[in-house]
Parts: sequence; structure tokens; C-alpha cells
Amino acid sequence: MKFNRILVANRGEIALRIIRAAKELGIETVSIFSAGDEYSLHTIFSDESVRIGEAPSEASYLNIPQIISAASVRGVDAIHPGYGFLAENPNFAEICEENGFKFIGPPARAIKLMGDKIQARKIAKDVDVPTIPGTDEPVDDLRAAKKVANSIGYPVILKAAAGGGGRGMRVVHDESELERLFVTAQEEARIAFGDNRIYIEKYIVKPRHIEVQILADSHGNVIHLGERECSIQRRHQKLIEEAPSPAVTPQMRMKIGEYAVRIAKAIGYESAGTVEFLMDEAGNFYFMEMNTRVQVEHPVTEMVTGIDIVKEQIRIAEGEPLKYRQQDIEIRGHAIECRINAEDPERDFAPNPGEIKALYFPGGPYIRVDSHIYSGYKIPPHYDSLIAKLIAYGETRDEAIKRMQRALEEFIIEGIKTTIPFHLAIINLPEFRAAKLHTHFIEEYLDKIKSKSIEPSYTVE
Ligand code: MV4
Repeated sequence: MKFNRILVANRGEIALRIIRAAKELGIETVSIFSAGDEYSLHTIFSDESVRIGEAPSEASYLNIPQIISAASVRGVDAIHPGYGFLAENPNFAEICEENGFKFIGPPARAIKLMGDKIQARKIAKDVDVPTIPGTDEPVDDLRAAKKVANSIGYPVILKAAAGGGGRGMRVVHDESELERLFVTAQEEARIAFGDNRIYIEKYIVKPRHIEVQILADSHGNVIHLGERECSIQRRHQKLIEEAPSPAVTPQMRMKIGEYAVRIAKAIGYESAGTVEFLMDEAGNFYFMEMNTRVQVEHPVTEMVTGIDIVKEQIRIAEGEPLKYRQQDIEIRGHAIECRINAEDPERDFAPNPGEIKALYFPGGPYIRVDSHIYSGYKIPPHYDSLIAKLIAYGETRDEAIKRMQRALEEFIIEGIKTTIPFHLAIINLPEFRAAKLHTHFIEEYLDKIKSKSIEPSYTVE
């Protein structure tokens, strides 16, 4: 069914991203906005907008009855959840469908399956995708935990079955630490997720985070668009992502691509999705989890494949078959994304909301800025601090880095602190240039990065 109009159940840069895709497809958009977002661009760029509640997310972007009622009143065919908020809430997906709105995302049962990390591990194992040595069932008590940990060998990691994205994890180095942490971990999981189930894996030291983008249509076609490397993160917030991974060869890409496709097929997946892997220092890949949404970092894949992932996602929801077959997919060049946050790196990345006093977006060849900010815009304090994604493309990684450097230098944001100086310092580190990346990179070089943090080149009086 072709869509005439869709509701965008999100805000910020991803709401704009979805509105742009819809416009190019000739689909009208209805946006929703909270009391804190009255002057937000997504309300202006959409064809219609509906005020949905007070500024706190619970009253607005998480308020399911209000969103459904806006969708009904404005007569939309479908709802796009973006990322965050309701994107991975299987109940929301179900409620959309029950009310006659196509959910532009995977089937509710796929979201539910992948939300249970023990279940997700089982599915991967069933289709012979390597998983990290560990338990296939929840570990009920300390006695069982000790037995498991001894058989896999320390260090181990305790993970909440209902966790994910780094929430509800504890690294354990020896038995005495396990004694101190196990029951606490169960308790924390119960409080955070209403589910105390814990499973245990061997802890992989200094891994790389590598994820594979997939597209699956409603006719059983599944393809992958290669991988992204997302190892540059801090406290489970990604800072820099790139495609392709400098550590992945074409042979490895084919292998992990097949793993990702196999998992998607096993659960009858539909829509855009991402299968996450850890790569150990020996170059082995292990399935970690699946993200059943479009991700923040999807643009780097768009740049190296030439495919508009959000447009494809909408077309898939319309029931259209994929425009591409696997053999049509070619990875060309290199793309890097820096996430620009309204945060002060000198104050432990404390959010730094406020008014943008002056703004200039970088440009020139092969630079993309996905952002909802403008000069005079007031960043509300209620939401996440991402204010722009800066994406640089080059024929080689080196060219992409050089473009990124000059684009970061051109970027003018006055009135608030941002992570731009921090990004400049990272991309200038010899270790980053040499692509010696791992998930503890920022931790390891934090002092060096801070001391080399590069203040803006240009200012506006
Ligand atoms: C791990 C791991 C090492 N060994 N599992 C963090 C996010 C969540 N998806 C799983 N995570 C990890 N799981 C085992 N067995 C290390 C991490 C991890 C990590 C993974 C990806 C990106 C950043 C990370 C930062 C710290 C820990």
C-alpha cells in the first residue's frame, strides 16, 4: 500500500531525516511536538504538526495515546518512530497496527525477540552464527554463577537479559568480585527492567564494535549493506563511526554480512536493522545483539553504498520489494561521522543546553550535516544532547579524515559548549589515524585528547 501521509513520532535531526525521505517519495508528513519544541524545525518542515503534550518525554514523545490520537485525527497511513523513544517498544508497534497504522519498522514480534538478549543469543546459535562463550539460559543464583564462571574462565561479564546497549552490565574479574556483584546485578536488573534475569559471557578484552546494516523486505528478500565501525565511544555513547571498518577485509565483510542476513531471516525480520558484533584482538567475530531500528550512524553506510536507507525503510513498509539485490551492493570510498553534542567535555560531558547565538554549517565537497539547529535556536534541556551529525566522505579513509578535520574547523557554533574541539583532538591522534581502534580507545587516551582539544578557528563577534 502506497502511503499518502505518515506521522513522524520523533524530534530533532532524525525527525528531519525522515521528513526529507518522505518528501522525496512524495509522501506528506505530520510531525508531533512537545511544549519544549514549539520552535523546532521538524514542526516547520513537515506539512502539518500537532502539539502533543508537555516538554518531558513521558508526556509527549513517549505518550502513546496522544500519538495514536494525532495519527487518527490527521488521517495518516503509517507511523515512523525514528530512533530512541518508542522505536524499540513492541507494544507501540502493535498498538499502531491495531489502530490501522502501518508501523515503519519491524514486526512487533521481531522487536520482542531481540529485546530478550538470551533469546537473541539462542537464535544466533541456532543458525550457526558465533556467539561469545557463555550461558544459554538465565543464571539463577550465585552458586550457579560460580560454576559457569569457573568453566568459562575469568574475566566474565554479567548481562541483563532485558538490557542492551551497555545497560545492566558488570565485568567480573574473580570469584570474590562475583560474590559481591551477582545478587546486586540481579537486583539492579529487576529495578531497571522489571526482569531480573542475568546471563554470563566470557569478557572480551579491548574488542572492536562492528555492526552490519541490513534491509529486509516483506517478500523474504534480505540484503546487507556492509559494516560500520563504532568503537569510538564513551560510556556507551558513540562519538565517531565509520564505514567501512578499517579492520574488515572483503572476505570478512562477506562472512559477517551472511551472519547478519541469516539472523534476520531466522526471525522473519522486515525493515532496516543492524546486527552488532564484537571483534576480538585475533579478528574473530561474535554476535552481540540486534538493533531493530534505524540508527543514528546510518548516514556513513548511505555515503559508501549510495543507498537512502530511510527511503528504503519506508518503501519496505509500503510492501514494495527491495530495489537492490546483494550483487548490486558495492562499498565505495570511506565515510566518517562525528556526533556533535551540546556537552562540555571539560565538565565530564555535562549537557550544555542554551541558545545558539551564531551558527555556520561547514560545506564544500563530500560534507553532509544532519542537524535541526539554527541560529537563535534554544536547545531544550529535556532531551538528548545530539545537535548535529557531521559526515565526511573520501575515496580513502585518509581523505575522509582530512575532510572531517577541515569541516570541524569550519563549523561555527556560538553560545554553547560542544564536542567539536574534542573531535578535532581525536581525529588528530596518531593512534586514530593508524586505525588502532577498540571500545576503550577514549578511556585510554582521554588525558591526551583533552590536552590536545582544539578550540574553534573562527569566531563571530
Ligand atoms: C561485551 C564486552 C566484552 N565481552 N561482552 C556493551 C554494549 C552491549 N551491547 C554489550 N557491550 C559489551 N559486551 C563481552 N562478552 C564489551 C562490551 C562493551 C562495549 C561493546 C560495544 C561498544 C562499546 C563497549 C564498551 C564497553 C563494553
